[in-house]
Amino acid sequence: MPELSIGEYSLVYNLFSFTFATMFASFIFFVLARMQLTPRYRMAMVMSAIVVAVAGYHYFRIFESWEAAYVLQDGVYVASGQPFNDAYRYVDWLLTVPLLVAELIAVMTLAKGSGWLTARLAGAAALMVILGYPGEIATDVSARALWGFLSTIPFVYIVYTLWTELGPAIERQPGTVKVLLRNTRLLLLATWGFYPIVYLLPIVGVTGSTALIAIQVGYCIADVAAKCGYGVMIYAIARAKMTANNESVMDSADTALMPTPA
Ligand SMILES: *C/C=C(C)/C=C/C=C(C)/C=C/C1=C(C)CCCC1(C)C
Repeated sequence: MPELSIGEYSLVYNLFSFTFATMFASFIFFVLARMQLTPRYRMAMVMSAIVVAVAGYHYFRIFESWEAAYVLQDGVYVASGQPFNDAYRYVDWLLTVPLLVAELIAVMTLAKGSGWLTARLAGAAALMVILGYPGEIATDVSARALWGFLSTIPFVYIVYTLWTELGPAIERQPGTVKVLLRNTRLLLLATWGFYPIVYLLPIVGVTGSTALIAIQVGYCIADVAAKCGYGVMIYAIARAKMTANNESVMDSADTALMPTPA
């Protein structure tokens, strides 16, 4: 673990705290937002809630590990000897990344064939994470590059499938829903694309404290956008679909409270 200034250490410390709080707040939002949706869209919100709950737990553990890995000595943070456990991220991704693609398909409520599509995309997402891990822990740059390359194959497959197979189904959706779905797909590409870039840093020679800080800051920002921001977009899509289809969540209890027309 490289030596860090107080500012560098605190930046990461505060960002872990912020990310944890955002995951926690998003969990509450998704649980409550679920009730504003008709039953067929609720599964997508349940998945969003699970994603941020799993990520929130892992951020809590990463945060603890960060605190334990450093001690303040003469105005600088030095390694305490306890390792900083970053493997939590990969366990987190293994669980959350397949769910994120499944969410997008669930909210589209496709008539048929969505099970197989979900299985292929979720499988590819899991494979991508599994193949990336050996490179993440490898000490030499060439092993990192090789596993990174292998992991990129399922990544490209996911992007390709989202544009070719899901594309026509998106184009068939009503106006606002279509625009929201296109934007959500772009958000997915932009945020997911961030992870391999962060992964590349040591390969292109960024090392020491700069690499450590950049990787942690990069992953935190990407996680908030890819999990919380993305989940809110999924909610917006469900609401737009309800409006387009004239669906409402009003149940019999609400109807009973409505004034009877004279
Ligand atoms: C919430 C967490 C998310 C959305 C994580 C996404 C992670 C990736 C898209 C990771 C991709 C990688 C590659 C495409 C190659 C290098 C290794 C990875 C695992 C960083």
